[in-house]
Amino acid sequence: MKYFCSKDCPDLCGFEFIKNNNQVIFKSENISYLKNNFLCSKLKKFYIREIENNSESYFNDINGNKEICNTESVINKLGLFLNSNIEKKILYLRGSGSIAYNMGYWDLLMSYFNNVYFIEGSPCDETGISAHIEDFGMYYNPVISNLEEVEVIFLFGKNAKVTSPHLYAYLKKLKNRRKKIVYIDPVFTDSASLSDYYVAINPGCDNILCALLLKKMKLIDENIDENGLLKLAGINRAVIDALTSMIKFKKTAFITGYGLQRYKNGKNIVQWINKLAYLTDNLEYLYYGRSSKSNLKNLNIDKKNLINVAKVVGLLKENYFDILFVVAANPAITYPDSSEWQRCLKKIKLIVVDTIETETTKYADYFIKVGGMFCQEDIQSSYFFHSLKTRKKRAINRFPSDIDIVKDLSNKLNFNINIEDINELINNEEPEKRKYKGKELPLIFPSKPDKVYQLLTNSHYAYLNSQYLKEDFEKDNFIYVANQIAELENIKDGDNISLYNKCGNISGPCKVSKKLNNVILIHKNRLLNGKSPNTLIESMATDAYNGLAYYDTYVSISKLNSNLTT
Ligand SMILES: Nc1nc2c(c(=O)[nH]1)N[C@H]1C(S)=C(S)[C@@H](COP(=O)(O)OP(=O)(O)OC[C@H]3O[C@@H](n4cnc5c(=O)[nH]c(N)nc54)[C@H](O)[C@@H]3O)O[C@H]1N2
Ligand SMILES: Nc1nc2c(c(=O)[nH]1)N[C@H]1C(S)=C(S)[C@@H](COP(=O)(O)OP(=O)(O)OC[C@H]3O[C@@H](n4cnc5c(=O)[nH]c(N)nc54)[C@H](O)[C@@H]3O)O[C@H]1N2
Ligand code: SF4
Ligand SMILES: [Mo]
Repeated sequence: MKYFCSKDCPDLCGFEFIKNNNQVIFKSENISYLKNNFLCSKLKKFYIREIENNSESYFNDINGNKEICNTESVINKLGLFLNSNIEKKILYLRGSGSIAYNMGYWDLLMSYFNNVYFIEGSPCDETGISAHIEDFGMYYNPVISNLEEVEVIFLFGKNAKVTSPHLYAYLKKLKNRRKKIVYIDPVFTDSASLSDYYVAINPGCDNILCALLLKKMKLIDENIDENGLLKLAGINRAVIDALTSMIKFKKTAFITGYGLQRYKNGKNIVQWINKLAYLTDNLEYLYYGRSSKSNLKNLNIDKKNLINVAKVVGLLKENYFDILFVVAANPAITYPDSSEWQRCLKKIKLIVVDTIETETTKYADYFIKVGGMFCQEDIQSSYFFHSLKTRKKRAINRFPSDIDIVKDLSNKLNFNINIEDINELINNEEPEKRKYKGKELPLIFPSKPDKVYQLLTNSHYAYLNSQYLKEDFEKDNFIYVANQIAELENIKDGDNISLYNKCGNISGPCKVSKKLNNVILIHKNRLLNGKSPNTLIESMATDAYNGLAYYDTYVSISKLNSNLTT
């Protein structure tokens, strides 16, 4: 039986699996552009989380006592509850748990409620998508094998080794064929060691780098204060000279990561990368992303009452909604202002559909345990590699799939939702090539205040967003501090430190790192002394309005008394 991994990961691995007694073996599907097939270690963890965990559905009775029972009984209770609250204000939030096509039927189901509120934008890659739509009228990636044609590959904050291991393996193969790799990132990440040239840029400054490169190549004639810009971006003239000599007259690929768009000037940054690719005649080698529903029929959902993603938590705080309906998301950890989120989750009527109990389901009045991606027939298109994958249905545990629940609730609410056959969804139209529509583009600077330190919250290889196993908690659970900052603050490896700002505080052991360019790093979506780093992050929109500026976060440091063992 064929399956694919439908997590929010660009690799979209296809696999088969064999269950032998108590052992599960996963076998990777052939990957055409790589010599060796492999699967990342996360897949097995997803299996353990979704299939082998002991979570059971439950609802809270009228006295607020948790009553654990089978999913069917909880759905019956939920059906009664929703029927008698059908006109109430429902906020609906769907996350990245699985982003395969059929999960969209949740959106369809919710659109039948009169007073439902959908969320406009997302915590993920919306800012960069907006930049591409503004510049090209479309959101599209050329085929990955175009990389074979270039001489140089620029990775703008794309830590492929961690977030797209099959792209990394491909880059390694290309490097062996003498392609030059330039890696630009405020952090010397696991991917940086693959590069021939590393640029330790200041956060939020890739647009400045692009403008300086274009100016040097005489492709723009704006008057810019070059010295001022070099200082702001934290780079010197030699970097500009070296990079221009690498790009000039050579086919160059530009691969844009998602980290650099999580800023208040994130859309502007992506637009300058687009402009660099356009003016150097490299549009066929410009990569950002592509919809996971590409080549699939649109479900045409009427997403009514849109609420901006950055404003959601503020409205929850004001008790604007009566009910919160969460599907495949864990906002108690993954959304900014997580302490406020937790207070709001506690007080609102909360329905959560998930594969496992989480920091969010803890507050649920109705928790529906589903079988997850191993149990649901589905289809999805890769947003980096162009494959379209389908999975056959075979429920491998006793829990229903999301689609089973959608059908069940639809019947109970008389919504009559029709789930289409997967084979009817595919449309194989190839999109037209990009045409640059960019007009005047200002240069928007980052907004770092003085005397505070910037906090980045990057991905970690061992887990995806908040989908980890307990043992991953122990891995790299430090507050990483750049050595420049450690010197200024007189802190050493193993010191117990606290980071704080107006949103809150978080504490943990410090690790001083030479790999960070004047920033602090905590890996994203995990807990440090029981708190998510998102406690420190304000819910702020980017310049695209529909994305979140997670990395425009500034903190102060205080040293706590006890010195932990290293
Ligand atoms: N500080 C900081 N915060 C960030 C980021 C950052 O860089 N820095 N990154 C952001 C990004 S890019 C994203 S995409 C968001 C992600 O944030 P979320 O959307 O919350 O995503 P996840 O934590 O991946 O998964 C949410 C839940 O889905 C459940 N789940 C898994 N599979 C299924 C399924 O098949 N069905 C159902 N019903 N549930 C399932 C999982 O168990 C998990 O509890 O986090 C964002 N948060
Ligand atoms: N293992 C693993 N894989 C994942 C995920 C995961 O949580 N774990 N999450 C998945 C999801 S939902 C997403 S959206 C993607 C995210 O994919 P990526 O965008 O590749 O990952 P991030 O870790 O968010 O950020 C990438 C890099 O951007 C750098 N960066 C930050 N600010 C700047 C800047 O101003 N300029 C430059 N040049 N670089 C900067 C960071 O230091 C980091 O190394 O990965 C997906 N894959
Ligand atoms: S998380 Fe990414 S690399 Fe790992 S199995 Fe899933 S699609 Fe493949
Ligand atoms: Mo994401």
